This record gives sequence, structure tokens and C-alpha cells, in this order.
Amino acid sequence: MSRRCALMTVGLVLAVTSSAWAQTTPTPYIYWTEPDTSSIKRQEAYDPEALPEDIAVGQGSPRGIAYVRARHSLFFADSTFGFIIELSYVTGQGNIIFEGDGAPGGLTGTTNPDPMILWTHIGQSHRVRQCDLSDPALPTTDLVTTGLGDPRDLYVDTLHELIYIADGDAGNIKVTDLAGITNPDPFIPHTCAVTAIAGITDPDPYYPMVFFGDELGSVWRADLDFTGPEPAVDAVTEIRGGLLAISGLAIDEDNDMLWVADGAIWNMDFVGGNLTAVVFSNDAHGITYVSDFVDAGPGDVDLDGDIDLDDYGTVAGCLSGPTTAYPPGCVLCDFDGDGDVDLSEFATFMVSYTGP
Ligand SMILES: [Ca+2]
Ligand SMILES: [Ca+2]
Ligand SMILES: [Ca+2]
Repeated sequence: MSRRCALMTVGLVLAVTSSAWAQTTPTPYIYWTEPDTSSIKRQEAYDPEALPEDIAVGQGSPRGIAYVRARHSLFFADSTFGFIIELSYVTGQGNIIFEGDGAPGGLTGTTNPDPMILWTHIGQSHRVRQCDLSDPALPTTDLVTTGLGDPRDLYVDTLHELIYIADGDAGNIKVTDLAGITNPDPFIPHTCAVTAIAGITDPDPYYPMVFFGDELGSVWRADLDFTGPEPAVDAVTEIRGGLLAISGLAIDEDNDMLWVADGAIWNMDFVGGNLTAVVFSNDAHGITYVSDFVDAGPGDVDLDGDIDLDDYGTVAGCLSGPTTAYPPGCVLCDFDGDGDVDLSEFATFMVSYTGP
């Protein structure tokens, strides 16, 4: 089955690229954006023989990128056209889900408690915007509209219900709980990329580590302390210098690895700071790490690599009939992306069915 060889065509923004794949075993990947070549690429994360694959190419300047498992989609921010674009592995299509009036920069996504993406908007009024992916209308709201100087990147800490914002030339990492912004760290200018480990349970359950990169080529680690009334920083450590301007960071908690984009892509042991060059590009900007990617074809609606009776039960429960909107939680069953789950989906499912 090669139908979603191409994630493609968003108006004039994306052109088609193609390569066929089928991923029935959960596999870790890195995905990244390249603004100069207007492309989205990926590569298997820990296979030394792996090579980059094009996911999409086009005409814009893709920046921040995130994969949201609840939709089996990549989302990226395009700073040339001001778009937020979803590239769906379910439909094989790309869609503009938000058309803004400025330049989106960093973008992050989360599935818990609800699927959403958030991005930084750099324009006459800087802000953080959120799109609620659980609502079929994909409503977008402004979360943070004041106190930002130059927001380049952000990360959502769902455990503590905080957003960490790398505030570029304005300096430092800002932390917001939406009631207000605090600057818990010592002033470190030119922060451009941020990611975090939010859920450390050993030894201290409330001791997240925030990693950030600056325009001067250093990667830093801040240990946050939540025991006081506001988040504070226990320590800020430069774990690695000597890179180029860092535009993207992603975390692999299982392997204590940090993925770093500074044009090239590196993986870094975040304890020792040891680096390995992984992709020799001069243009990688945003990066995201996906530990459990599978793509077994249309019908694998629980994303476990097969198309079996479990999937059947979900598709049958999501059937809405032609031109009737599918129920909440059924987005992965709308294989043709027309908003319903009907006999067309059912026929596709029966062809794809592989059995348990
Ligand atoms: Ca399945
Ligand atoms: Ca239909
Ligand atoms: Ca449909």
C-alpha cells in the first residue's frame, strides 16, 4: 500500500514529493524544517545508515514543527505566508489550519489532556496562540498577548500547566501559567530554542529541567524549583558551547538525549554534553522527535501497526454516514478528510484489513 507516499499540496505552498513507506513497527524519527529549501524532512533517529527523506517541499519558510499523535499529523509554522499547516498521515493531505497576520515561529504540540498545538506569533503584537485540535472547527485563541519581546520558541509543560517561552533578543526563558509571566532565570540573552523534561519522578517529582539554546551556539540547562510561590531556578548550566545559532531543540527522555538543530542536526547526551553529528545540513531550523511512529495504512486507527478487529470496532463506532460530521474522537477514521466517516471509509477499511 503506497497511498500516502506523499504528504502534499497546500494551495501554492507545498508541492508533492514522494517516497513510499510502511512502518508497522514503532520507530523513532526526527523531523525537521528547512526554511531555505522550503522543505519538511525526516530521518530515522538512531539508525546510523539512515538518510533524510523529504516529507513535503514548497515555497514558504517552515519554522517550528511538532507531531501530534492524536491526529497522526505533523504541524508546522510557515513564517513567509503566516500559515500553520497540518500534514496528515491519515489523509495524505496538507491543510492550512490557521492563516495569520504575522510570522509564526516556534510551534509545539501536546496530546494530554487534550490534543492542541501552540505557537509563537511574531508581529506588531507578539503573542502565543493555541489551536484546540479536539474541536472539529479547530478554534484558535490567543493565550499570551503581553510581556513578550521576541518569542522564538516555546514548550508546554502539561504536568505543571506552564508554558516556557524562549524570548530571543529580549532575553531569557519566560514562564507563564496564563495568569501572568515570570522570568525565573538569570538573564541569558538571545535564547532561541527551548524544550523541557517536565515529568521527572526520580529523585524529585517537582524538579523539571528546561533546556534552551541561544543564538551564540550554546545549549543550557535550567533546573526549576516549584516549591515557592513562583517558579524559580536552582541552577543554570551551560552543557555545551561552540555550536552555531541554535534554532530547535527536542528531547528524548528515554535515552537522555537532546536533539539540537543549528543548521546541522546533532544528538547530544544531555548529561555529559557529548555530541554526535547526525544530519549534515546547513539549514535545519525546527526539530521534533517522535519515539513511536507507525504508519500501517488507512485503517490503523489505534496506531499500533496493524489493521485488526480493534480498529474495526473503532471505525464501526465512528460511522456517521455521508455528509454527516463524524463524532468527537473519530478524526483518525476519516481517511479521505472530508469530515465524515461513511461507506467510502468502510470500503477502504475492508481492503486494508490485515487481521489480528
Ligand atoms: Ca491497529
Ligand atoms: Ca464521505
Ligand atoms: Ca470521510
